[in-house]
Amino acid sequence: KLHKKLLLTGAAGGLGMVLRTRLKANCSLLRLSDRVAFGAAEADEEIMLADLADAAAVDSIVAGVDAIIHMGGVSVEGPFAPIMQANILGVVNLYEAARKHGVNRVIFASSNHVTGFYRQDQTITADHAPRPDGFYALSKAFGENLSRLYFDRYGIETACVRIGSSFAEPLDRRMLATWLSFDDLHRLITACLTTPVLGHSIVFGMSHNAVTWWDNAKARHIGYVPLDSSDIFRDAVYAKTQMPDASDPATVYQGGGFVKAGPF
Ligand code: 15L
Repeated sequence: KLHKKLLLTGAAGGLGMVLRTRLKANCSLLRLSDRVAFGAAEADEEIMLADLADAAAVDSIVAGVDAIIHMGGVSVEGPFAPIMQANILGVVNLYEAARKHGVNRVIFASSNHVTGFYRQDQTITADHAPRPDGFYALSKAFGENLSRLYFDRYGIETACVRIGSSFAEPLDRRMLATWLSFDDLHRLITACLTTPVLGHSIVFGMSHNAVTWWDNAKARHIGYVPLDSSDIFRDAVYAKTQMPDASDPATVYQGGGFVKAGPF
């Protein structure tokens, strides 16, 4: 196994639980963290709780790990104050701890909402400027920029994974474009952990979907090859959903419903 000890934040969240079982293949010991208690450690695991806004707590969970998979924080649009605590202050605390403890690789769960205000008839690359679709998206753009600073200044490598929609199955027509299977999510994170030179990279977290708005040509060095596709769900999703209203911003823009969430 390439890594001795990995830290997974947000371990009690939706994708944290998906990764908890899968990441054991990547390391000898998986350190799981979340804000509140979520049960007992199993074999080859340890659990350390931390509120991301608490710098001292974050420092202690980062100490002694080889790399970090940062899934923790607020994962949807909402009022700014909790997003600021967990996603903005939290990511500062995480990278300060990484710098102090010499952790030199981070997989940062960013979001497709960083570019949520591009239209669904546009194909974008990692070089397109951010167009965040809300406070949550802004916090993820902040994390991407912060990790860029920590790479330029301290050489800490980060993959900003702009996760699309990672659910067991695509839930609506939009997700036929944005879907990332759980196994592809793990493949992508494994590629980010194992590629020799990661640098500071932005990669769209998507499966091999026929309809897509994102081009991962700038992330070829990561070596991520998706093996799943939303296409097998297309007929079923069309059958159970209405024809979308083409004048609705949630239909026009890549961010879907997030582009009109709030104000809070
Ligand atoms: C996200 O960033 C959210 O965390 C997730 O709950 C999904 O809604 C996803 O985006 C999406 O765009 O489908």
